[in-house]
Amino acid sequence: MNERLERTAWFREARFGMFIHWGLYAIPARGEWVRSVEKLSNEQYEPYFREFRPDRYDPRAWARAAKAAGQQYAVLTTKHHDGFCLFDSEQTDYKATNTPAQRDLIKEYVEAFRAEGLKVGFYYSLIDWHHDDYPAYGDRIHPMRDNEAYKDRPIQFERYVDYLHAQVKELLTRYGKIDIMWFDFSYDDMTGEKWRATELVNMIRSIQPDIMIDNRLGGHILAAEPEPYAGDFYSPEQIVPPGGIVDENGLPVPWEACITLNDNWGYHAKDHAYKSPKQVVRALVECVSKNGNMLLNVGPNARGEIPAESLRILEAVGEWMRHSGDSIYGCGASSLPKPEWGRYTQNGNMLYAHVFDRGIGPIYFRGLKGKIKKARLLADGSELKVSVPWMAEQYSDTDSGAFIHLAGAELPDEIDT
Ligand code: FUL
Repeated sequence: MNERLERTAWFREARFGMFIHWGLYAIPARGEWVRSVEKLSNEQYEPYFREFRPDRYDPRAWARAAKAAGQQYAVLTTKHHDGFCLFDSEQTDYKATNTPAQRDLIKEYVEAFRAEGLKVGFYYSLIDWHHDDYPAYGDRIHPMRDNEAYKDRPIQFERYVDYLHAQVKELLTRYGKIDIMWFDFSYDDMTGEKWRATELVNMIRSIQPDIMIDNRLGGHILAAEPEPYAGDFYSPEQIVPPGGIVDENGLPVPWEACITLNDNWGYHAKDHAYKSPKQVVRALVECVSKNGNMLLNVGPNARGEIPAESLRILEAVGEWMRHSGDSIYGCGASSLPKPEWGRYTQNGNMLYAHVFDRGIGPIYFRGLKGKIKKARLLADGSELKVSVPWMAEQYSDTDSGAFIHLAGAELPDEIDT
């Protein structure tokens, strides 16, 4: 556990990252599962490989958008379930270098994000719908799951696992220091033993001792004797775990909620169900108030651009982060109970009160009578008046609270004061 806490120290400070789902599926623009959902054959999917021409791919622009949003790290799909590789792998021809893009897109990503001072992560799918030795017929999610032609196709699964190991080795030896390896995902009986996960993790750590690995290789971080491949952090998807995540001794375990901006990870031209900046900021606060991180997704389009709607949200979140980021970075849960009007985050003796509901009158802080030295509005540093209940009849004060006074009737910041 100590090693895990050391490895994840920067990550628990950073709190906020950018997830990027990008690949051939940006062309059909119906989400990254399109091959499976629509049961597309290799032949039906093939044109996207021949036509992948991201002429506006500028990872520096992505990195600047991430940084301006207040994000401190990023994770990009090096290969998603469709098997297409954005990097110049020697193990396959199914890679960006053989498309009209004609280059290693991962190399440019790593360089661009590093140049902006961001940490760099690789998403790598354990699942592969393109590899001939990956189980197809009868598999729960494979595009050819009920295609009779695949029924008696002989496969040598170990060849696929060798391929997977060799690709991970390429990813971790060619691009310098990588901060996160984000595997996705184990399911049914496709789990740790199948991926030879212990061997894989030993190889990874021999190359990059400090790298963080997620939990989707199939192990249990919380088990009394965790598998060697259990990983460094949990990766709850599309939810913020209600009670955070703690071990059997009640100690926090690192976790990161991955969350989409609309309802898809990969680019979807018709999905405009975007969350508001307010929802995003509050979700981030919710994560930090429970000792977690948030990995917020963007799905760049076929030309390589982050959709304008996503950029607008990131900008607004960044504006909030610029004045209130101190209540996120380096912060975690407070031991105080959740207040009625919002959330607490805390960094040492500094308590951050995220006020979501204005109510009438001053804001009541249960249990803090005599404990607040000073109160400041984080956004502009202006001093706020602190008082204690003055009418015992009305404020029975059995819980020894204090008041902090906000001017006016509205909240100074609609998103999160
Ligand atoms: C899931 C994948 O199947 C989705 O496509 C996405 O990558 C998400 C982060 O993980 O399990």
